[in-house]
Amino acid sequence: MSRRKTPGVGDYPLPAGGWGALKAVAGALADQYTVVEGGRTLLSANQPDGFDCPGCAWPDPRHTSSFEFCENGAKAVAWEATGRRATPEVVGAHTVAELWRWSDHALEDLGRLTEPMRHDPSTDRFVRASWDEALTAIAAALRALPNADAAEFYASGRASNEAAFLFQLLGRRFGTNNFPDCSNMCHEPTSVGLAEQLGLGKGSVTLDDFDDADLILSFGHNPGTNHPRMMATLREAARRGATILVFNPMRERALEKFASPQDPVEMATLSSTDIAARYYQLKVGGDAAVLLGMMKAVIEADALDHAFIAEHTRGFETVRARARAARWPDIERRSGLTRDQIQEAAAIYARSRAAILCYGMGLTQHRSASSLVQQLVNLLLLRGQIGRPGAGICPLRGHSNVQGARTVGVTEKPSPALLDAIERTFGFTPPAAHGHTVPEAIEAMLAGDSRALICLGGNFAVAAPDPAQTFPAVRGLDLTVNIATKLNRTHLLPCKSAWLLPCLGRTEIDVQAGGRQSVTVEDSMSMVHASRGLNPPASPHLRSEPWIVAGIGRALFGPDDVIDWQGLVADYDRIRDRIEQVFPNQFEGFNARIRVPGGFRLPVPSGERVFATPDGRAAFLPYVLDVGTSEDAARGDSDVLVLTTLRSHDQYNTTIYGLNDRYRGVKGRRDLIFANIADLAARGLADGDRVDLRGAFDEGIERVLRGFTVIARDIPAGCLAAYYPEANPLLALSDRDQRSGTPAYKSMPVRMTKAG
Ligand SMILES: Nc1nc2c(c(=O)[nH]1)N[C@H]1C(S)=C(S)[C@@H](COP(=O)(O)OP(=O)(O)OC[C@H]3O[C@@H](n4cnc5c(=O)[nH]c(N)nc54)[C@H](O)[C@@H]3O)O[C@H]1N2
Ligand SMILES: Nc1nc2c(c(=O)[nH]1)N[C@H]1C(S)=C(S)[C@@H](COP(=O)(O)OP(=O)(O)OC[C@H]3O[C@@H](n4cnc5c(=O)[nH]c(N)nc54)[C@H](O)[C@@H]3O)O[C@H]1N2
Ligand SMILES: [Mo]
Repeated sequence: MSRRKTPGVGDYPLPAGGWGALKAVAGALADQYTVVEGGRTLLSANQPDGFDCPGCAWPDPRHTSSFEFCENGAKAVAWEATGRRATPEVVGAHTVAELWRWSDHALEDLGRLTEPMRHDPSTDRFVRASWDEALTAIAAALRALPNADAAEFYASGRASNEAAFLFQLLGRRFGTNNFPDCSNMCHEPTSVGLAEQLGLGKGSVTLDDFDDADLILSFGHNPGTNHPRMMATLREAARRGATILVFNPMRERALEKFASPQDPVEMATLSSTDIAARYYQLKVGGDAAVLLGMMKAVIEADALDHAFIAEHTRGFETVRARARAARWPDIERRSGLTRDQIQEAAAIYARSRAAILCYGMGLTQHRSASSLVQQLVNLLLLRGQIGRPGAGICPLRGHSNVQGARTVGVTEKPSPALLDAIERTFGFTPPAAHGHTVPEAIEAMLAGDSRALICLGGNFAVAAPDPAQTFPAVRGLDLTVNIATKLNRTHLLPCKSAWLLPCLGRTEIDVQAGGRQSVTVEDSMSMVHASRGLNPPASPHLRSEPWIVAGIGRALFGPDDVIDWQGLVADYDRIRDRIEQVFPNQFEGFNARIRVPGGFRLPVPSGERVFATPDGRAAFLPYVLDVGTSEDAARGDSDVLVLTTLRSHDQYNTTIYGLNDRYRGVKGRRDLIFANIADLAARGLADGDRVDLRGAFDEGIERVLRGFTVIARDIPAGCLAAYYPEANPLLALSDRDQRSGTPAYKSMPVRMTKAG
C-alpha cells in the first residue's frame, strides 16, 4: 500500500501486551499523581477483599486469584484515584459556555468532583450547594412535573446492584418505567434476542468452559483493548492448541499476536503467542451473510447434531430452507468474504468438538441487531454447541455491572412477575406501562413530553447518537440531575434547573450509619460477588450512590414513606435482603453467599440445556430485517460508504484518557478516518488528505464531520472506521435496531469528500 507520511500515524509491529503495556501503566499512574497510592490500589483490584475493577465485565478466576495484570484496568483505576480535584472553585472559575469549548479529555482531567453544585443561570457558572439544598430542590422540581412519565431515569453500568436496585425503586415509586439505560446503546440486542431464543438474555458459558473448548469463534470485539484480562484466556487456549477464528473488518493487533506481561519467558525473549488461526476480514455489517453462509455449509455437509435439534429446538426447517435457498454470489457480495473462506471456517466449525462463540459491539450496534445475534446462536444450535462443557454463547458485556443493573430491575419493560414482587415487598403498586429506551427518551424530550433527566452516572448526551437533536433535547428540560465522579459534557447542557451530585467511586471506602459497606456486582458470566473500596474518599463531601438515590427518595416521599429510604442505606445488607425478597429464585441467601470469597453464580439454565421459553425449546429464528430499513446500510447507493466506530486503546467510552491508540499505530490524535485505498482513489483522495463526512440519508438535518484526516488501512472496500464519540454527529437518532433501541453505531451510512 502506498503511504504518505501522516503525522501521528504509523504501524505497530510488536505483539500486543508485553513491555508496551507495562510502560503504559507506569505512565498512567504518574500522569494522575497516584504513583504510591495507585500501586497499592491496583494490587487490590479483583481481590477477594478488594474492589471490583471498574474496567470491564470479564470475570476473574473466581475473584480469588493472585493479581492479574491489566493495563486498561490500571488506567481506569488511576483515573478514578487521581490526585486532581474539580472543586466548585475550579469548575466555577469558568462559565459553562467556556467549558463547553474544552475537549472531553480536558473536562474529566479536572479531576474528581468534590461537592454538590448547581448551575446558576444568571452567571452561567456552577456554584457550591449543600446536600440538603440540592435534595430539597430536586424533590420539588420532580413534584412540579405534569406527570411521572415526564421523568427519565438513566443509568450507566458502573452502578452497583444496590445502587441500581434503589434507583429502579425510586423511579417506580415515583410512577414511571422510564429507565433508558446504557445497555440500550450496548448489549440490549443480547438481552432481547437471546431471551426470545434461549429463555435468558445472557451468556451461557463459564470461564472454565474456555479450558474445554477446542474452537473459539470471535465476532466483532477487540479484547486487547476492551477486555484485556480475556487475553490471558485466549492466549492459554491458543497455547494448548485450541483454534481461534476471528471475524473483524479491522486487523486488531491483540487478536493476531499477544505477549503476556505475566510470562517471564515471553517478556525476556520478546516472543509472543499467535492468537487467531484465521483472520477473516469481513465487511462492516457483513456478519449476517457470513453466518448464513456458514449455516448453509454446515447443513449441506450434514454436520448436524440431529438428536439435539429434535429434542431441544424448534424452527429448524425454516432456517434450513433459508440457508439452502441462499446463493453464494449474494453471500460473497454482502459479506466481503469468498465462498472458500466461509466454507473453510464452516469446515473447521463442523469438525470441532466444543465451540464457544464470543461477540461484542461489532454485532450489537446495527439495524436488526437483535435478529443478528440470534444468527450466532442458530449456528451453535445446528451442532448442539450449547449447554455442555466447552460450548456456548459468550457476549462480552461492557460496563462492569451493566448486566447486574438489569438483573435487579433496571428495565423499561418490567415483567408482570417483577411488578408483583415489588408490590408484595414494598406495599405500593408500581406502574405497568412500558417506559423509554435511550432513543425514545430523547424523542420524548424533543416532543416536550419528557421534562426531567436523572442520571446515575454516565455521559448520556455524548454516548447517544445525533447531538444535533440530543443536545437541544437535554438543554430544553426543566430539571437535570447528574450523579457523577467527574465533569463531562452532559453536565454542560444546563436547563432550567441543573444539579451535579458528586459520588464515591468503587475504589473508595463507603461508611454508612451501620458501618463500613460493601456493594455487589455481576460479571459477564453471571457471577455475583462483593466489592469493597479501600481508598479514603476524594472529598469528605462525597456520598455513595445508594445514599444519594435514597436521599432523593426521602426528600420526595418523606420519612413516613412505605419505603424506609434512610433505613435501607444505613446498612446495605438491608438492600440485599430486599433484592432477595423481590428475586427469590436468583438471590436466595444473598447476604450469606456474597460473604464467601468469589461469590456465587446466578442461575444460567441455558448453560444446562434448560431453555425457559414457552415450549421449553431453544428457537432457531431466521434473520428478520427491520421494517423500513435495508440490511445493506449503503442502501444500494454505490457512493455511500458504511462507517463503523471504534474505541481507542486510551479511552473508556466517552472518558478519553489520552490521544494515543498504540495498537493501531496512532499517536496524539483522534481526528482520523480509516479507509480502503480503492475508496480513496475512487474519490480522488490520497492517504493523509483532509476529508468531510456527511450522513447519507439525512432527511432535512445536516449531519457533518469536517476536516478529519483519512488514513489508508487494511479494511474492506466500502467500509470506513472512526473513533467514538467523535463520529456520533453522523448518526441519525432513528437509525437503530427497532427491537432493542440500540443505535446503529457500527453501520452509519456516509458520503466522503475532500474537506471543503
Ligand atoms: N479500555 C476499555 N475497556 C472497555 C471499554 C472502553 O471504552 N475502554 N468499554 C466497555 C464497554 S461499555 C463495552 S460495550 C465494551 C466494548 O468492547 P468491544 O465490543 O470490543 O468494542 P468496540 O471498540 O466498539 O469494538 C468493536 C470491534 O468490532 C469491530 N467491528 C466493527 N464493525 C464490525 C462489524 O460490522 N462486524 C464485525 N464482525 N466486527 C465489527 C471493530 O473493528 C472492533 O474491533 O468494552 C468495555 N471495556
Ligand atoms: N459511536 C458510538 N457510540 C457509542 C458506542 C460505540 O461503540 N460507538 N458505544 C455505546 C456503549 S457500548 C455504551 S455502554 C455507551 C456508554 O455510555 P455511558 O455509560 O453513559 O458513558 P461513559 O462514558 O461510560 O460515562 C462516563 C462518565 O461516568 C461517570 N462515572 C465514572 N465512574 C462513575 C461512578 O463510579 N459512579 C458514577 N455515578 N459516575 C461515574 C463520570 O462522570 C464519567 O464522565 O456509549 C455508547 N455510544
Ligand atoms: Mo457498552
